[in-house]
Amino acid sequence: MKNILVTGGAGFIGSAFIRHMVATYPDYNIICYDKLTYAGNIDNLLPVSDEPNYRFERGDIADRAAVHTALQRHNIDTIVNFAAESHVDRSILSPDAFIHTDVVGAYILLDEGRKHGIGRFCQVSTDEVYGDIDEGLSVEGDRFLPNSPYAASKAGGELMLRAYQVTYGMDTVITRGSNTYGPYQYPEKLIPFFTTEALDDRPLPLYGDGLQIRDWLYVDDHARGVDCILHRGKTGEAYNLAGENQRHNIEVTRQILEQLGKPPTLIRHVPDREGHDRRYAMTAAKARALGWQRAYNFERGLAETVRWYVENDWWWRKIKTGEYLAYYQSQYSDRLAAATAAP
Ligand code: NAD
Ligand code: TDX
Repeated sequence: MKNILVTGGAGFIGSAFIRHMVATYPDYNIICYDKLTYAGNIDNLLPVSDEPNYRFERGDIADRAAVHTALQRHNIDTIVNFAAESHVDRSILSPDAFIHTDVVGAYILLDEGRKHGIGRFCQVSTDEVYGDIDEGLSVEGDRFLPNSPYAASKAGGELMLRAYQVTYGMDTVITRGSNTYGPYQYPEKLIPFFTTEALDDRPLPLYGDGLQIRDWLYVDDHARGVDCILHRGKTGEAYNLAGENQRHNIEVTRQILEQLGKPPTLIRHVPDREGHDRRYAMTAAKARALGWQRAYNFERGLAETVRWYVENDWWWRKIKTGEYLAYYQSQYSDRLAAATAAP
C-alpha cells in the first residue's frame, strides 16, 4: 500500500480520514478524488493542503475516463471509497443522483480498479443497509432491508463489491459506520443543522415524536475505524463501526440547546420523514476484535462538536446560502407551517 485514492475526500468523513492518514502515514501518498458536489468542500482539507504526501484531483467516480486517468497518473494501488450522495431527505426528494454515485459510481470505480490491477478496495458503507431494528443489535451477517433510496443505493454499491470479490477475486473490504457527527459536517444533518439554527435562534424541525433512535459515532473514531479495516480487515468481509452510543433524537436536541444556553421552545414537532427508520443499532464486536475501539463517548463528542460550530461560523455561514436555502425551503417550509409544539 503506497498510493491511496480517497474518493469523496472533500466531504465530512472523507476529509477527517485524509487529515488522519496524511499525519499518520508520511510514507503513503494520499490522493483526494472528489467531484465537489454541494457537499464537497475544499475548506475541509485546508489543514493538509501544503503537506507533501497529499494531492487533490477533481472528478466524478462515475466518469470512467476520468477515473482511469486518475488511477494511472498517480499509480494507484489502493482505493477507499467515501464518495456518495449521503443525505436521506435529499434521496426522498430526488433519488437520481444517489443511483448515479452510490451504485453506478461504486461499480465504475471497482471496474476501473480491477482493470488497473489495484490491491485493496475499501468501501465505506452504512448501518442503514440493515434497515429499521426494533430491538437488539445488527451483526454483519444480517440481511439487508434498506428503506430509503439512499439506503438502497448504498446496499447496491456493497453488493457490487461482493460480486467483484467473488467473481474476479478482488481484495475488497466494507465498513458500515453508524450515524457520524463532528466538525466539518455539512449543516443539513441533524447535529450541525440544529446547532447552527439554534445559534441564530431559529426553529428546530424535529421529525414526528423525536423518539427515533440513532447510534452516534464521533468522526475521528470513524476515520480511525476505516484505517483499521483498510489495514487489518479480511478480504471479502464487512465490519460494523458502531458508536455504541444510542440516543433518542429529542435527547440529542435538548443536549445541543442546553450546551448553547438556548430554550427548548425552539423545538418544533413537524410532520415525519417518509419511511423514517425508527432505530438503528449495531454491535462493533467484529471490528473491536481487530483492535478498533471508539475513543469518544457521546457527551464528550457532542460538547467538542457544538463548541467547534460556535467557534467556526466562518465555515458554515458561507454554506448556508444559495442552493442550501433552496433545499431548506423545499424540505422545511411546509413542515414548519404544519408544526405543533408537542406531538
Ligand atoms: P458527505 O456528503 O459529507 O461527502 C460526500 C463527498 O462525496 C463530497 O465531498 C462530495 O463532493 C463527494 N461526491 C459525491 N458524489 C461524487 C461523485 N460522483 N464523484 C466523486 N465525488 C463525489 O458524506 P459523509 O457524511 O462524509 O459520508 C461519507 C461516506 O460515509 C458516504 O459513503 C456515506 O454513505 C458514509 N456514511 C456516512 C455516515 C454519516 O453519518 N454521515 C454514516 C455512515 C456511513
Ligand atoms: O431536520 C431534521 N429533523 C430530524 O428530526 C433532520 C435533518 C433529521 N432529523 C432526524 C432524522 C433521523 O432520525 O434526526 C435523525 C438523524 O437524521 P440525519 O442527520 O438526516 O441522519 P440519518 O438519516 O440517520 O442518516 C445518517 O446516518 C447514516 C447519515 O446522513 C447517513 O449518511 C448515514 O449513512
